[in-house]
Amino acid sequence: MRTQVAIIGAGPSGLLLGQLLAKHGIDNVILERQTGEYVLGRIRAGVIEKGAADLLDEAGCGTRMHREGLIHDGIEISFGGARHRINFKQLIGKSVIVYGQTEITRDLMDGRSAIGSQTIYEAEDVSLHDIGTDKPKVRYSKGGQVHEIECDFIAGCDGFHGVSRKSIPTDVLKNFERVYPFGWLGILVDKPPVSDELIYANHDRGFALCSMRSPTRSRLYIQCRLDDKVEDWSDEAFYEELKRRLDDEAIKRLQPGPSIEKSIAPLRSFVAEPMRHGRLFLAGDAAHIVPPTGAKGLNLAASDVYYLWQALVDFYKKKSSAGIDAYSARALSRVWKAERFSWWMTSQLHRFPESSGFDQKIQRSELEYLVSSQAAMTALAENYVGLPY
Ligand code: RFL
Ligand code: PHB
Repeated sequence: MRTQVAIIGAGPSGLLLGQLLAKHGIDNVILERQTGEYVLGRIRAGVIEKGAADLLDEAGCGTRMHREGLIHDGIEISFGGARHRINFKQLIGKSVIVYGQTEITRDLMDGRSAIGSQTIYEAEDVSLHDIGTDKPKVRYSKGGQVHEIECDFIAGCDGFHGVSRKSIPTDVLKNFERVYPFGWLGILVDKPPVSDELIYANHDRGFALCSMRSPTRSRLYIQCRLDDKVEDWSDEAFYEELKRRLDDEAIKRLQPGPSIEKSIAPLRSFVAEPMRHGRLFLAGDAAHIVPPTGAKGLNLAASDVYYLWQALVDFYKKKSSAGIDAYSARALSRVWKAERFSWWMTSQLHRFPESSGFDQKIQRSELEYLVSSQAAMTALAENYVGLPY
């Protein structure tokens, strides 16, 4: 088989890139290790920046997001028993959309089916070849048979554990990493949200987040130990711990219910440089990971896809390699700013096991400064709604 761009991974990065390329007449095939149902079963991101929403529109897949997504003009930061609103709309005139990654993925999958582009699910043993030449190839097996795709470019959109990043020689790639000494235990529950906006809570016992997916579905998180097991957290124990970390008003409005999903995610900051090697381009979690505190992972995947899509359109339509040559530097410049913001949000809101009394006093004073300073709140708002592409 031959295609112009072989895309590895049918997560949001791969599907969005595929859709944008196809809309501009660039042929592409997506190879995904899992089934479509499996991909849709992963509960992940919930907050969409305007830039990512605009790209979804550009891909022709934004209709349901505009109908069902919730527009949030701010967030609330809770500490010392009180909540403080950061009003994005007032500070910088912008908002975010709360709409689940699962729904975005579904909309992109539907869009792809509608235009008839090919996705090969359950592709096993995907391997990348000749990426240093202008005739790269991808091999995979399916149903016991080995297949090969010849292409012009490969887009590695296969997440943190994928094969693409690993195909770049180790002497070329430089990894930057910070692993945090805690995780997030999250549940999904069919009960109305605790508040109209997201509550990010800093508490002596650890961080908590009250988020949502719709007016009737909540997504709730608490900071947990790295060695905690999901099975050891009953729903009752989860709600008890969450309540300890929230303010009185939030506790009153919290409606516990049976969890419909429960999982633990470790927290990590990671960047691999460069994001291009020969004809292989990395995008999204394949190249970088942020801790979820700033809600940036999916949004960074979208900005990578934006730069890559533009670069490939320039290559095919204007015969210019300038975009593909600049891709890694352009993407990384935005990636590092989001890494910084996510690290900062994580540092301000979590309880670090090794933190001293001094560290805790500094953390509290930083939060007090934040909610009392127009300049500090504006800086948070600007980063949270998303820096320009
Ligand atoms: P994905 O979503 O991991 O998709 C990669 C796909 O590649 C497939 N794959 C392979 N296919 C073929 N061959 C192989 N060898 C393969 N290896 C892997 C996988 O099966 C998968 O389908 O990466 P992508 O597309 O780059 O998307 C990134 C986002 O999923 C991620 O950044 C966000 O979910 C992060 N994130 C959040 N981001 C936000 O912007 N806002 C949020 O509010 C937010 N909350 C979160 C999050 C991530 C979380 N977890 C669990 C990590 C909350 C959590 C709890
Ligand atoms: C979510 O709703 O899953 C969510 C929201 C905000 C975050 C992280 C996760 O910062």
